[in-house]
Amino acid sequence: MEAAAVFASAPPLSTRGQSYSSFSRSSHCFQFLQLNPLKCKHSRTFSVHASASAADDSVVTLLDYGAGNVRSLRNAIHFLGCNIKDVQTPEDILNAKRLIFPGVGAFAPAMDVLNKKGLAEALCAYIQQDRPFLGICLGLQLLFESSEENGPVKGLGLIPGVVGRFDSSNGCRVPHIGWNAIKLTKDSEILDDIGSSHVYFVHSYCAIPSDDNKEWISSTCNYGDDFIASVRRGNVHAVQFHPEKSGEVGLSVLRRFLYPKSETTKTGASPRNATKLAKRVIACLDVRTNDKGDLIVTKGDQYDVREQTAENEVRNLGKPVDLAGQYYKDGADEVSFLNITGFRDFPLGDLPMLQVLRYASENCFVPLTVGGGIRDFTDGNGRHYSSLEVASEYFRSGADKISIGSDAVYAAEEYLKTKVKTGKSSLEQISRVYGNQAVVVSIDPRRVYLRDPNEVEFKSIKVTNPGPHGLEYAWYQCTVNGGREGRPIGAYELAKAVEELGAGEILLNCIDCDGQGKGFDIDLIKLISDAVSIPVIASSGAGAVEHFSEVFSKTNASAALAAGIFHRKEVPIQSVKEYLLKEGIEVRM
Ligand code: 1PR
Repeated sequence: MEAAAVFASAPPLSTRGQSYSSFSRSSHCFQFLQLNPLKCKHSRTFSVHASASAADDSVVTLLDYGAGNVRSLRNAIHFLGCNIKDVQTPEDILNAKRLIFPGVGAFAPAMDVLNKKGLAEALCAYIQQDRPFLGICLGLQLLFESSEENGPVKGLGLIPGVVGRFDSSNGCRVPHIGWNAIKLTKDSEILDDIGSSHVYFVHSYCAIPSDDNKEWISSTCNYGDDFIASVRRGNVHAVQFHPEKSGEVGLSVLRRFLYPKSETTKTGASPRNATKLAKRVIACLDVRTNDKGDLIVTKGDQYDVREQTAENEVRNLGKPVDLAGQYYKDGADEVSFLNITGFRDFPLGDLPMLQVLRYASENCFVPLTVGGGIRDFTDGNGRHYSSLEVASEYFRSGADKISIGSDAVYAAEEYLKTKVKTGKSSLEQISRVYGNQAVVVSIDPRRVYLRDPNEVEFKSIKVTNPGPHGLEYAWYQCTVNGGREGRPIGAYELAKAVEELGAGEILLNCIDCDGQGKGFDIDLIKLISDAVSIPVIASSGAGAVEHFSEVFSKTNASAALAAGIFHRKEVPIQSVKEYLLKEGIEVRM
């Protein structure tokens, strides 16, 4: 029997709290198999010699197999007062007192690394011993039998079921990115504070509830169909959402896992049925160096960030780390940093920007997106940096998603010309390694009015408000280098091309509306959000709470981003959300 050899070393669930080092293999083998008819695909026998009791309570063991960014989780663990011991060998898993497994990247490479390093067997043994475990995102999916992601690919096989891709044919945008409430189905202890709060998900694959795995399920979520939001069995927990990115409520999940015996009181919030994906409100920080050399948050007026004064200085709206922290506290669902001169400065040379990201990510427990200058680059010494290296440095410094502007335009132009995916564009390379949910394409289009829609080869539309001389049609021309150069490609063509190349989300700006406070360009946002099946973030022009409800009720935008209205403290983020809620639009409060 395949499972027997593995489980031979495992104590039964009823031995919880017992010292594992004193556990006798032979005496409990039969009893364990009877109590736990679970299967694990890995057959090597492990001798358990964990000295967990000697471990320091404030140390949590982290299984980071190096596939992506787990800095956010590290930050959250440190924020909660714990130290981290990284897993280097299978023994580190067996010796862990408390183990967190933040699965990152794709299923197949993750299983590959776990198998090659012998970590899969150790993980199975550890979980079978019912020792404190928290899997996150892919760390939940890997517990299942297999995944359809580039597969079928075998998983750890501890929970019955197959991980499949969300079905975008029913109108749901994939990846599932954003905040959802979950439906608790059994007492999970670590989820005790969640109640009706939303938590942050970002994934394209999920596990489906079934009769075979129902004993494991502690909560579900709905996105088109019901899927498993969390599992719990004894001391073994796993969540599909990201607690480290779910604000205060997410921190409470981690806190309850890290300090199970502490006097954490229940918030008393009553659970509710799973709801629709909330519309996100995003605060954006356009960052650059001013003429004195300080890194500041600025804000353009149709992308012109200089004051109309004799000095013509760069408009200064505050310090990036302070503002990011403030927006996190104010309830922003995400914070975006755009390094707006990144197209001309090499971002890896822009150490203050990386430093900003590092500091901001220590205290902001919602997703952070960073853009600007992501492209291949050769420095003065002839050293070549790939866009993947640039992005990796952003991820290492605390970004959860990166945003590509100019380079995505060139990649899309090339792709539309040749119809060949070379796999070499920044978009393709980064999404292959970090997953498409981590790659945003920022589009900077400018409205170009037309007399006749057939004047151009690009998608044009009849606009709601005619332009100069009553011109009724327009196309949206993409630009690069911060709006300085128009390119021969429309926003519609670009959006469709980058979706095919691997973008997971689109940040849709509009130069005409930027900084005007007169509302979003509804025509443009409707055009693009109807054209693609990935989430679209509406940007540029917010000046009042009504503009947010307008963009969500008239278009399929998943999120709305604003800058000036928040920087100038004209409208607090909470007022925007309260208004949306009053209008019947689901938001995270
Ligand atoms: O081309 O990959 O280096 O990326 C550069 C990035 O910097 C792009 O995402 C581009 O949008 C951004 N960028 C470049 N120049 C400017 C500029 O303003 N001069 N900012 C700039 C773009 C647009 C929005 C803005 C909204 C909301 N900022 O993000 O925050 O329009 O503003 P509002 O609410 O005040 O209207 P690459």
